[in-house]
Formats: sequence, C-alpha cells, structure tokens
Amino acid sequence: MRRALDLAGRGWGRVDPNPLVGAVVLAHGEPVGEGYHAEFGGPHAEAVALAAAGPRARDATLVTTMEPCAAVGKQPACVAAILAAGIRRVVIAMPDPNPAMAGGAASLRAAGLEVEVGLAREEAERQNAAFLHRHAGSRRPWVVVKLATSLDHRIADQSGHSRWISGEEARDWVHWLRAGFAAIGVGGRTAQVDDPSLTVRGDTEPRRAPTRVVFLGHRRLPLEAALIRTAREVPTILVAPEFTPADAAQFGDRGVTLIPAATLAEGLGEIGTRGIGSIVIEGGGRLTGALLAAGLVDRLAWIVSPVWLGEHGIPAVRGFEVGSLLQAERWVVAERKPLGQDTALLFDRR
Ligand code: AOF
Ligand code: ZN
Repeated sequence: MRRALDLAGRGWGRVDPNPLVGAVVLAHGEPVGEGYHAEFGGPHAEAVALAAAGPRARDATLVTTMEPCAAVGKQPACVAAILAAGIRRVVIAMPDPNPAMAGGAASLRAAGLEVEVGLAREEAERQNAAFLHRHAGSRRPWVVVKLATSLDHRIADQSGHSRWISGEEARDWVHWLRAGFAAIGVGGRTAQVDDPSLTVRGDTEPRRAPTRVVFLGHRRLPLEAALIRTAREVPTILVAPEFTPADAAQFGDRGVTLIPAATLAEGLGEIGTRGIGSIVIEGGGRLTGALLAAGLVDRLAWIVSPVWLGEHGIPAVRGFEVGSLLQAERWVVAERKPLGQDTALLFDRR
C-alpha cells in the first residue's frame, strides 16, 4: 500500500479534479504489476496495474489506494477489469466518495472476492483531501493556506522584504504544490506590494495553469500589475465587495473576471460555483487571519525557515483572535517534510 500511495502521488498536477490513485498487483507476495492514474480522463490506476501484470494477475492480490470504480465513466469500470483478470483478493485504502462510481467493494465481494477496506485509509484520505471535499457537498473549494515564515512566524522584515526567507528547495516545493491546485490566491496587499505572477514554474507541469485569484478587499490593483497584464494568458479573478462600472470596463477589457462578494465565504462560494475545486492561498497575514477567523481553512502548508525576523517583522497571521486555550482549536499534523534547511509542515483542520 505504501508503494501504491507513492505511485498515486505521481499524478499530482495532472489528474485534478479526479483523484490520485495508485495500484499494485501482488502474486505470492511479489509485485508483478503496478500503475497509477497519470492523466485526467486517462486509464485508471487499477487498469494500468492489471495490464502490466497480464496473466500473472490470475489468483493474485490487487492493492489499490481507492475503491475500484463500479461504473463506466470516461474509462471502463475497474470492477469489470478485476473480475476479468481473475484477481482473488483486493486490498483498498479508502472508499470512493464519488456516488456515481462507488459500490465497487460490494460488487467484488458479491462476486466472491476477498475484499479488505481501510489499510492506510487516513494517509489515502489526506492525499485525496481535495477529492473528498469535492464530494462532501460544499460549494466552496478545498482551501489550503501556504505560509513561508521565519522561526518567529514573520512573513517579511519590517520594510516588507520577503525574498527570500525560504531556500531554493522550499521554493521548488511551492511550485510543485501549486501545480496540483485549480487556483492560487493572494490578498490585495500582497498582490499590490509583491506584484507576484502566481504561475507554476517547476518541474511538474500542471495539466491546466491554475487560475489566479486576488481577494482585494477594499484595495485596488493597478492595471500595470503583473497579474492584470498577463490575464489573457492565465485566467485571473478579482474578488472584492464591490466594483464600479469603470472597473468592469477596464479589467474586463484585459480579460480579468470580477466577482463581487461581501464576504470571503461568499467569494469562495462563487469561485467554487465556477468550477474551481481547490485553491492554495499564499497570504498575506490579514487574508490568512480572516480565513482562519471564518473557519475557511482546510489545510495549512507551512514552510518554516531557520531565521529570525524580530518583533517588527510582518506577522503571518493578523486579526485572528482566540479567547483562551480552552477554546483553542487543535489541528492534526498531516505531514512533516524536510526541504533543505527548511521544513514543510502540513496541518489539517479536524
Ligand atoms: C480516476 N482514476 O485511477 C480511479 C478513479 O471519468 P472516469 O471514468 O475517469 O472516472 C472517474 C471516477 O472514477 C473518479 O471520480 C473516481 O470516482 C473513480 N476512480 N478515477 O480518475 C483512477 N481509480
Ligand atoms: Zn476505475
């Protein structure tokens, strides 16, 4: 299952909004075929692994990170392929939350196979948190906040400089991270001060460039901002409580989509409705604080670097109050990952 989970991870950036899935065929305890879902709409992990195993799949065990699909979609049903291959036992990490495809485990059992569900389930569910969120009925996308901070949780020095707090490995990792999201977001101040391009510039080429979203609040973005100038190449959305007819004309001309929304929850709901199922939001501090205060953060991807920026540095989280330790929300560690001198820590809201 560990191998299957690693294989599944290779689909990152290529399969969204479908799940990351990996599979291994074991005959007499030895791997005889493996596969993963490599491309949206392409062959499913189980089908790839079974094809690789060929006749060695007869009486073998199939280990898969997600329940095999029971229905035909863009691809044939994996349950049929498993039965045709003569698999005897199927080990599954997590059930398929997609109601259109679920029921695979039950069908396989009904056909007389030995089926086990739940091995490394937590890990599989973490890997497919965006996919689970998508099928949990929320209008808004799955929200990850990414922060790169000093040891004292500052995102910039007192004059606003943040290039670079984290090292190259961490910055490469951020490009890999971005590749798996439907959108990348920032706050209005960050967009104004940093003038970021919010594109993916790493080894992992995303299937579609993530849409860029600026949560402007009451700030305005100059028409010369990098995000506005390149809006015809990479989809760009501005979210703000209101826009004037002049905004609509100027930004509209440049290919920017404007979404009026009174609150962050409403803004996220609107972008969710437009088909954006996941977003990584990269600060700044006020947006992060407001998202936390509104309970809109599902995962925190925090890169911490061994440097001190001191009390006048810009804090990573602003305007988020917690009454007392008794009321404090405790999150769950999802992953700890060394990145050169830096460390990435992933925390999930319970
Ligand atoms: C995948 N890859 O390896 C597995 C999936 O439209 P389709 O035919 O590609 O079906 C997509 C659904 O199939 C998906 O939402 C999930 O429920 C199920 N399993 N999907 O894209 C895979 N095993
Ligand atoms: Zn399938």
